[in-house]
Amino acid sequence: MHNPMHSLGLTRSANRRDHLLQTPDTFVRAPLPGMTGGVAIVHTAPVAGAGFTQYTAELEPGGALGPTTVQRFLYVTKGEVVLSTWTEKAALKPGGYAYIPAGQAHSVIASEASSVVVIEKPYTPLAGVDAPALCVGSEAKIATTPLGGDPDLQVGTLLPATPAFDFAVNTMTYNPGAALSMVEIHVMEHGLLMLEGGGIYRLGDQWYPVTAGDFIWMAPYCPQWFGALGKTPAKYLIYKDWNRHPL
Ligand code: UGY
Ligand code: MN
Repeated sequence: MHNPMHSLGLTRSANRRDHLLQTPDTFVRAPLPGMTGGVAIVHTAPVAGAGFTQYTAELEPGGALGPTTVQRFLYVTKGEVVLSTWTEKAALKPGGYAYIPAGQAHSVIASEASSVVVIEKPYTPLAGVDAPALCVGSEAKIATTPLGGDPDLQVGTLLPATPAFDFAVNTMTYNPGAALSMVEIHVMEHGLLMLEGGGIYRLGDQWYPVTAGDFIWMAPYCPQWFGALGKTPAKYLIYKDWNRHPL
């Protein structure tokens, strides 16, 4: 039987000024307004310093996300959800994803027990550029490209690379032993969910062992580096704000 004393107050989770590592043992579940038959693990939000909200929705069969007026991105990690708008209906299974523009009325209803990564952010328009339209895709159908020519580090770009989008969501897959070629320090922030495998993440002045299921938020300019460990590839889903002037 679970005994809370067994953790002895220890966790890999860490909350620092420029980064948050949230491991599954510290997840707290609660419904969000309008959500039915499910709970959310809110990984990061403006109260933590982020310019976006990222949560994992755990839905029972028939469970649904609450409404939002801001743009929303979905990525299914378990089960199946059905995204419906007035004109479209799409079943999203693991690896399936969707972008829903701000103000687009829609529903997201689970057909079976499901987990969905949800990213929400107010849209920043760009003069002379139309806002993006609804976009539905499947990771299995996108081509990946090697980062900096390294065939052992593949990037999958889930959203079209056009200036209409003010954020990007990518997958990054590292073969065992592959690593970022540099410590990155950049203006963009990140929300990252480890999907498979693991390795060592450098965040600020700390090095953390990380594994599938862990979430990381990196503030703008957080020094960051990752190297994959183990015998199977390490893969993560990563959000970044993108395509907008910092002023
Ligand atoms: O897109 C990125 O900035 C990415 N290379 N960062 C990261 O993996 N921490
Ligand atoms: Mn980065």
